[in-house]
Parts: sequence; C-alpha cells; structure tokens
Amino acid sequence: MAVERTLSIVKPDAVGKNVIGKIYDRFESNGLQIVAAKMVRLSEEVAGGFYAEHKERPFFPALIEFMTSGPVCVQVLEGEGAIAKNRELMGATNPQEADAGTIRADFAESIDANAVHGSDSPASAEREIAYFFAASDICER
Ligand code: IDP
Repeated sequence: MAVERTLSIVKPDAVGKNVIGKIYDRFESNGLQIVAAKMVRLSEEVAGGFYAEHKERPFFPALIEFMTSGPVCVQVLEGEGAIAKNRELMGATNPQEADAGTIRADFAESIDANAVHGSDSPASAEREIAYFFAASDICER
C-alpha cells in the first residue's frame, strides 16, 4: 500500500473535553505519524471555505457555528493507506452508528459534535492539506 498523507481535525468538542492526546494516541498507535500540527480558532470564513461542498445542506449553519465555537487541532497524518486508515479509526459520521473502539464511538456525542474530521479521498486530502498548511510546514520524518 502506498504511503499517503491525510488532513485530520480534532474538533471543538474533543478539544473542550481535553482528549487531544487520547485521539493523537489512536493515530500513533495505529501506524500514522503526525507530520504537521497546529491549534487554531477557525473564523466563519475559514470554516465555511473548508466545508464549501456542504454549503447547500440544511446542517451547514450549525456545522459552521460548531466548528467556530472553540479551538481545533489540525494535523497532517502520514502512513500507509493513511486516508482510509484514519477514516477507519474515526468511525461513522454519526457516533451512534460508529463501531465500538473507534474515536467517534469513544469520544463523540452526536452527529453535530463528532470529535474528528478526516479527508475522505486522495483529492480531498490534497485540497484540505493545502487549505491549512504550506508545503514547508510539513516535516519529513
Ligand atoms: P464526515 O465528517 O464523516 O466526512 P461529512 O458527510 O463530510 O462527514 O459531513 C461533514 C460534517 O458535517 C460531519 O462530520 C458532521 O459534523 C456534519 N454533518 C454531516 N451530516 C450531518 C447531518 O445530517 N446532520 C448534522 N450534521 C451533519
């Protein structure tokens, strides 16, 4: 399997619960390395641009309100099959439907506040990484 990079976000609910380290441990214990990371408070403009594909969905205003409600941790994860591996570790979008032992099953309450984001395809990963990081921000390890 090819080594890939994917964009991950620890969302405001998980940062607020003080479980950043527990979530990072899921990545590091499962073959993913953090090659760039920062904590930021997203503006409405930045959050809206990130989730532009959902702009017409009914949940978009609530999503932006939530994503700007507190700081987030944004990181680039690298590893073999990193995009699918991260999605597997995250679990289903709705934590009530997420498999036991996944990040969302263990740390998230609801579909609105579901602890983490992860790119869902190579094209999204490329766009999302570039949205938050310059090439020079990403460290070779
Ligand atoms: P993903 O985060 O699992 O990739 P997406 O479908 O890309 O899921 O949706 C982005 C985010 O929008 C979700 O993580 C969730 O927070 C929110 N969301 C998606 N669908 C719904 C919904 O039906 N109701 C409320 N929020 C939703």
